[in-house]
Amino acid sequence: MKKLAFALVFIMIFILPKGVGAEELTLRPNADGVSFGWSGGVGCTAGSYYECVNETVQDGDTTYLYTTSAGNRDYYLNIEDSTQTRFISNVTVYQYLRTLGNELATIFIYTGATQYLGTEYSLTTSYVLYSESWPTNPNTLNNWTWSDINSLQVGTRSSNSGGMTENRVTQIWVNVTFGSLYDSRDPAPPNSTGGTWYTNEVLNVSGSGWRSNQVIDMKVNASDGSTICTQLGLTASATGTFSDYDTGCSLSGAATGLATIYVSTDGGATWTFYDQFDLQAPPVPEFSLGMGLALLPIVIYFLLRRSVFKYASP
Ligand SMILES: [Ca+2]
Ligand SMILES: [Ca+2]
Ligand SMILES: [Ca+2]
Repeated sequence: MKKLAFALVFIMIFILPKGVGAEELTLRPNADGVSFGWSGGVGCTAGSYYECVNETVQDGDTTYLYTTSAGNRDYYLNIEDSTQTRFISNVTVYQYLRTLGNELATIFIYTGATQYLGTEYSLTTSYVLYSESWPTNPNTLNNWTWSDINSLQVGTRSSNSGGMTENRVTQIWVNVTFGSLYDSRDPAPPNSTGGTWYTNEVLNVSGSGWRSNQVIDMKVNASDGSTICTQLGLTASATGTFSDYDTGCSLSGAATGLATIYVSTDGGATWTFYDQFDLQAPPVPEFSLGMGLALLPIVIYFLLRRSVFKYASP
């Protein structure tokens, strides 16, 4: 029992978190953007101002950007590109900001050559983490594409008034949340070629990073390229997950080998690769199980006969 408890704890600590949070990509500033209305703190260089806000753990006033100008002042930074292809359900910009007085600041994004402002925050004199989310692209009014993300710029608007004291930013990053979908036996979610299924089964999938109750379509192709099934209308939970979800996709009659799961979020116009799994013939052929059951009465008969003779002997 102790061993079982230990194994369960091990699974919870080391295996389950792999699938959780893996659907979020962190992108940091990697170049200065279209304009720069702030100044660099000590050690920050014009043309490479992004280097003072791209650390992985915020370093306070060791490296920062600032402005003491009155009125609205903006700076823009590019962020890293990515090679992701999956459905983007949210984009969140994070910034550690502080003021030396009692000033205001607003996180913004720049996409389609247009600036989109978030909430205006009243800063405090200590660095505080602020964030702003855009679930869809405010410029196209459609879902985000990875091309949009690659060309995205982020920044801060400082709105200094009255005393014209100083606003500072020390760290910026962007989290892109994207959907995952994989066979629910995948040993290394959200995507590995592992996960063994048999041709006498119906495929179950798991995943996360989708919008609440989002409806998606799924297609499964066999190793020979033929389509095993196209299942429409898979519906994510209220928290945007699929948990050992019965897709209704029967694997019966499909070619064995590496099968591939594709997802469409545009009604089947485009299909995107999401996961693979190993499709095998059933481990115990059904005919031997049947034969075993048929032989059972004969075996019982001989066992009984043996014991009858044993006790009948003087
Ligand atoms: Ca970029
Ligand atoms: Ca910094
Ligand atoms: Ca898999």
